[in-house]
Amino acid sequence: MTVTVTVTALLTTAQLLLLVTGTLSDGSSCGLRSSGLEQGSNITLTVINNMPNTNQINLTYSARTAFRGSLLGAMRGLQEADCSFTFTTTENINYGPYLESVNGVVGKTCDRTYWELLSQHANGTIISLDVGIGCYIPNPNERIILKFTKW
Ligand code: B12
Repeated sequence: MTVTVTVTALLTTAQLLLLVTGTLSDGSSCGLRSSGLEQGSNITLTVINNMPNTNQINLTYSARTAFRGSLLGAMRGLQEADCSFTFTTTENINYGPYLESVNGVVGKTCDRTYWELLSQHANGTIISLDVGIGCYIPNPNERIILKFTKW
């Protein structure tokens, strides 16, 4: 009776040790890598005002995203760090934050203007983002273009 209980207790302890060791050594099971936490990355933000008679020069900023962080997060970080970059958003019930203004220039439905979100690939190709700033997750070193234009 005493022997059975002791063996059971020993097995349970051994199983527990295996379980704990296995869990701790296999960081991938909880999303961690053995090298530690993943780092964020830099992106480039270029602000272009495409409207005639605005005389506005293109401005380029460097921003930082959290690991797999959103474009919105990178823009908020930039706005906090650099007072020459400002933006505002409005909240859409279905699609989240809509980029309303950049550096004081406001998109207006009445004159059909808006801030278009673009991405320029390394080969120069420019594509239009298919989601808004709250959903888009930039790739490391990606160039994002915020372009004031008409629809
Ligand atoms: C018309 C339209 C626009 C017009 C809106 C003009 C206006 N004021 O009427 C313009 C050209 C401005 C526009 C812009 C963009 N759009 Co748009 N747009 C549409 C479209 C074709 C119809 C929307 C509509 O009129 N619905 C009917 C009305 C009655 O409903 P509503 O809720 O009031 O509509 C408003 C919202 O849809 C809002 N809106 C439009 N696009 C977007 C995008 C985002 C991210 C947000 C938050 C709000 C928003 O504007 C509408 C008018 O106020 C939809 C596709 C569809 N078939 O629904 C795409 C759609 C909503 N747009 C989309 C996208 C991606 C964009 C852009 C990000 C594109 C870009 N690369 O720049 C930009 C927004 C950039 C920014 N500044 O944040 C996506 C959103 C997907 C997502 N999950 O985020 C959709 C679904 C198209 C797609 N790719 O599948 N868009």
